[in-house]
Amino acid sequence: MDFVKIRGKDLQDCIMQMKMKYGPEAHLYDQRVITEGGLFGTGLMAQRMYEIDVGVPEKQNSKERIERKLKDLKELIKQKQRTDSIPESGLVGIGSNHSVSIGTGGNLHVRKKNIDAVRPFSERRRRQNPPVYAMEVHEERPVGLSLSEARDSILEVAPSTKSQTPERHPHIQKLVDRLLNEGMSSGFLEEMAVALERRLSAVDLTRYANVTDKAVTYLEERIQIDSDLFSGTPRGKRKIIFFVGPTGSGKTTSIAKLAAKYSLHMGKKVSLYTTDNYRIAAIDQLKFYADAMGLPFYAAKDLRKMKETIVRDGSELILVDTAGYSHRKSENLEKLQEFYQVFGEKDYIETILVLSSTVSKDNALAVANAYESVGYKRILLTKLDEAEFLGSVVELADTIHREFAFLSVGQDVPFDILNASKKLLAECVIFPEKLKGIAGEVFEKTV
Ligand SMILES: Nc1nc2c(ncn2[C@@H]2O[C@H](COP(=O)(O)OP(=O)(O)O)[C@@H](O)[C@H]2O)c(=O)[nH]1
Ligand SMILES: [Mg+2]
Repeated sequence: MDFVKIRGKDLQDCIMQMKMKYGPEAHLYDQRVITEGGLFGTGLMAQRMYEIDVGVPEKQNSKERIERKLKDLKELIKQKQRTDSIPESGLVGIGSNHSVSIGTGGNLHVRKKNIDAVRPFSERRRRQNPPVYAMEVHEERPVGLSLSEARDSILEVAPSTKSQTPERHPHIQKLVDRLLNEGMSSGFLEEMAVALERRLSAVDLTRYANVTDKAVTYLEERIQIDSDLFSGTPRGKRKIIFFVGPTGSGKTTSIAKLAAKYSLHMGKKVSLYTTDNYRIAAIDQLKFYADAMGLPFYAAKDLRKMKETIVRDGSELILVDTAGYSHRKSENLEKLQEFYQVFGEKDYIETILVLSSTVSKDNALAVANAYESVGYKRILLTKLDEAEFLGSVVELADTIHREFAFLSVGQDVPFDILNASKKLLAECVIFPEKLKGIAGEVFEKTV
C-alpha cells in the first residue's frame, strides 16, 4: 500500500480528487484542516485548506490481476444479462436500479459461437430490416477532403460495366459484377479491374481464385488503418478521444471494450466521460461499464464543472461518449465543439467516427458527411458480424481518405473488438462469407 496526501478546498473536493486520480480502490485514512500561505509565516491571511491521507494499493499489472478482472467483468455482465434482459421487447437493465431501452435489440446477449445458429430474434429482425439512421445529407461544403466529390463517385449507380469493357477477362468481370451488386461503385471497380489485368498473367487469369486473391492484395494496399489510440499524441500530452456517430451505431459498447483493452489489458490509466446527458439510460449504460472495471466516470453536465474535473483527472487516456446527432439536432453538434474547448494545453484531442457496417451506402455517406465538421480522421467500424457486405464502406473510407481504427464484431463486452486489419477488411470485401464467422476475444488471444 502506498500513501499519498491530497489537498483541496474542502473534504468533498479532496475525496473527489482521490477518486478521480486513484479510482475506487483508494481509501481515505485521515483528514485534517490546514492553513496554507500567510504573511511571513505568521498565519496572517493564511488560506484554510483540507488535507487527506489516502492509501493506494500498489499498482498491480500482473497477468493474474488482469485475468481476474476480465473474468469478474465478464461474470458481472453475464449476471446483469440474466437478471435484466428482456430480449424480445428490447428492454435491458444496465444500471443497478434501472431498466432502460437501448438500441433496437438487447444489449447484453449471450455470446454466440455460431452467430447465425443462435442469433436472437431481435437481431434476426434487425437483419431483415437494416436500420436506416435519420441522417440528412447535409449541404455540401468544399472543405478539406471533399465528401461532396466522394458522394458523386460513390453514389454513382452504374448499370453494368459489361457493355463498356467487353474485352475484360470473364473472371475479372465476374468479380466486378458481384462487387457492383454489393454496392461498390463502377469507378472504384474499374480501377481495380485495370490493376488486376496488369498484375495477372494470362495463365493466372484462368483460375478465378487467383483473381480473388490478387483483389484482396489490391484492396489491402488501398485500405488505411491505425489501431493505436495514442497515435499522434505528442510526448507528455494526455489523449482525449471523442467518439461520435449516430445513435445505435455502437459508441458506448465500443468505448467499454476499448476501456477494458487499454486499462485492464494494457495497464493504462483510463477515464470514461459522457456528454450524452439527455437520457439517464445513456449515462447509466457507460457508468455500469466504468463501475465494472473500476474506472473513473464523469457525466459532463455543465462545462465549468467538467473543466474542474478534467484538471483533477490523473488519467492518460480519456474516452468521451457523445449523444448521437441527427440533422434535427444539428445544433448539438455545435455543442460538442464547446466540450472540446474545455480541455487544456496538455490535452491532445481526437475524434473517431463510429459507423455501423450494416447501414446502406447512402446512409454511411450521409453520416460521414454530417460528422465532417467535427473533424475525424479515423473510423471505428461496428457490427461486422451483422453486415452482409463490406465493399461500400471500405470504398467510402478510401474515397474520403480516412483510416480504420477498430472493428467491432459483436455484442460481447469487452471481447468483441479487433484492431483494424487490412487483410481482414480486404478479405471480408472479397469473401463476404467471412463476415459470418467473425469473432472477437482479443484479450484471451493476446494476454
Ligand atoms: N451485433 C452487434 N451489435 C452491436 C455491435 N456493437 C454494438 N452493438 C449493439 O448495438 C446496440 C447499440 O449499441 P450502443 O453502444 O448502445 O450504441 P450507441 O447508441 O452508439 O452508444 C446495442 O444493442 C449493442 O449491443 C457489434 O459490433 N455487433
Ligand atoms: Mg450510447
